[in-house]
Amino acid sequence: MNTAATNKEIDTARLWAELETLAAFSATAAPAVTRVVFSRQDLEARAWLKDLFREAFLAVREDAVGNTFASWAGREPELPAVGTGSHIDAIPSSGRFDGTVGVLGALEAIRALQRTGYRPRRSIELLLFTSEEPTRFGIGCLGSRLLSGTLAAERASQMRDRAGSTLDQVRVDAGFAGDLRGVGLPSGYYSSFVELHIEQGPILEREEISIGVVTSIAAPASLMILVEGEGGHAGAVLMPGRKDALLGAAEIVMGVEAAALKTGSIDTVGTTGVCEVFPGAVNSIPSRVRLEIDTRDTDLSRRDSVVAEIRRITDEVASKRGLRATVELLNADAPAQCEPKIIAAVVRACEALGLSHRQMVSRAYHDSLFMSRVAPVAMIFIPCRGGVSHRPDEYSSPEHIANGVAVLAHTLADLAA
Ligand code: HGY
Ligand code: MN
Ligand code: MN
Repeated sequence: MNTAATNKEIDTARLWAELETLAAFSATAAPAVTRVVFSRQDLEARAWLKDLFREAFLAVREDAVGNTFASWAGREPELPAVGTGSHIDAIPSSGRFDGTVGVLGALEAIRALQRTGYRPRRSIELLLFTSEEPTRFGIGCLGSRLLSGTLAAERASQMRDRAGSTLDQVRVDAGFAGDLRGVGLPSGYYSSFVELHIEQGPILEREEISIGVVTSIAAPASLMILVEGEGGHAGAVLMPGRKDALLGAAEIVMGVEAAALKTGSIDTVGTTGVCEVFPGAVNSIPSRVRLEIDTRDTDLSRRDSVVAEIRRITDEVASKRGLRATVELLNADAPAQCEPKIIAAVVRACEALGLSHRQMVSRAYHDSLFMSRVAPVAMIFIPCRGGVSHRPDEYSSPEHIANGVAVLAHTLADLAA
């Protein structure tokens, strides 16, 4: 594969325009992007992308949960394919580059290779994963968990969204029928998997480095904590007699921060991203609070110690305040180690392109975390402005994106040889 030719063929203007078009499939006005899985905006975006995939002569298929595969047949299609891809769902009021760079960027990498007349030995398959974000069903990476057999189809099918609809109801309404038990990939389906993604952190920009070569992906866990008290009239119930669920929840929220800081490691994080107060009236003492908590670490035992500490704090606060509290562990995943031989392929691509690069950890999770259970993986990071992500001002420049696409194109060609 000819390095210079491929580079010349990357159509950055077209890719930028496509990222802009994709950003417009949103339930919120620009610059914010909201695209919840199986929403109207998600389905319209998927339809538009499938047309782009077909225009690039890719064979398109979808599985029972909506994972979408766009395949460029290799000279020896019977060999395990090289996979790439990412997600297009976007959490409420977020940005236009998280995930989408790994889908449209992978499409542009394939088109650039096609334009040079290159033909891969192994097929190259572009994946659009369903529901990487936890927004709707409370657990991230639903599509890649099912592909990798990390989540049982029976458990997934009964997961409910806030409206009480099950994943089965929602996916069938969205046009994805079929048996979830058929989503799992046969072993050895991919010879390797590489995902292009914005860093979602400040390191590459701060160190003025073009490419991040991911060596491991942090271990995420999320919990749902329900705190119940007695509620009552905000004026009539005197302070000593109260069992205010929100005060207990507030102590637990502060405890999440304390538990994360207690490990003493910079790699431990803890966040309470959701706090729902019932009944939510100014003159009614909160009787029930629902918290959703996200904690991660690159080290599994440290991450598990944070989960244990949050449970301990919850029990302590509940008994001190005479409240009832239940803790549900929604997911607690192991970290992923990227495959040295694929890391080496990414490094070779950076060097062939003369791009500065550094190895680093991914603190965000990605579908590659679960794809690593069924294939050797690596990830390619590009800088994002101020390290900002999951916000409307998330930004990566056309130049950074083009660099990422060039490294991806080279890496795919290298792995598909
Ligand atoms: O939360 C994450 O790490 C990913 O952006 N869903
Ligand atoms: Mn995200
Ligand atoms: Mn993402």
